[in-house]
Amino acid sequence: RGFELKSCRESHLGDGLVHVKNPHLEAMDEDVLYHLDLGTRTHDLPAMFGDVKFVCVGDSPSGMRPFAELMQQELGLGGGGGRPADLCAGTDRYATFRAGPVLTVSHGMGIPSISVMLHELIKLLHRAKCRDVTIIRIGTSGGLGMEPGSVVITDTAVDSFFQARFEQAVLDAVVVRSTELDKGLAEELLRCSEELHDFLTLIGHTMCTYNFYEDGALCSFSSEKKLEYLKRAYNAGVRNTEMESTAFAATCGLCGLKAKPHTLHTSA
Ligand code: R2B
Repeated sequence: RGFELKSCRESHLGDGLVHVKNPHLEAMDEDVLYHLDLGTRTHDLPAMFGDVKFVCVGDSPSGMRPFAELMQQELGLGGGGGRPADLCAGTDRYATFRAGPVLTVSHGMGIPSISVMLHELIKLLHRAKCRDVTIIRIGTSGGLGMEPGSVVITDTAVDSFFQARFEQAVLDAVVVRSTELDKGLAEELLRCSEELHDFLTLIGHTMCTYNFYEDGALCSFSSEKKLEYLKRAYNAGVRNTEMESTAFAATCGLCGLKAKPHTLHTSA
């Protein structure tokens, strides 16, 4: 298994703020970010999070704490000693750590889990009046046609049909959302990787699946059929597979985070 980075950078309606697309939010007396154990009445969100510039999300809490520690070291913030505290310790749904301007949040496995976290995280960034935020998912993935341990920087998240789209049931309708990511940021991350020589880093499409297994307790295809499908995926530009990328790209893109410029809801 390799590693992947996929990223959205906030695009600006001129002010750099995170813009949620929910007309009912401002009328709420209190916004409880239930799964993060935070809320607008119980916490001073601008004071706690207003200076966040980077959000790095990844699947497991135990994987994200060492990442936050690494950020502390890299940013020279280790002086106080000790491990970064989980800011959402009142819940065991997700774990959240701070290292200076870098906020780290775990999201669990799969689209439903990351979707719950992203709704609350994006509302948090909005309520905290954060500006010019870049959000990056860092996580494990299955590589296609490359060395284990390679890093894929996702340019486009695709579904099982190699299409840049995310289908979401909203009430009783299926809404299709774009999953383009910030190409400029992908190039920038690739340039950063030129300083690192221990592993291969490349830009490619990431295919998002609804399950880790299609060959676990159930399997309805032959090895030949699987290989033929994976070759088609490779030829369509897919370089790795994981379980969250389409929801990540679509949700961040719709909430004022730079995605596909001509998407209806995007403010690029
Ligand atoms: C990669 O690894 C996890 C499954 O083992 C899942 O979160 C993903 O996308």
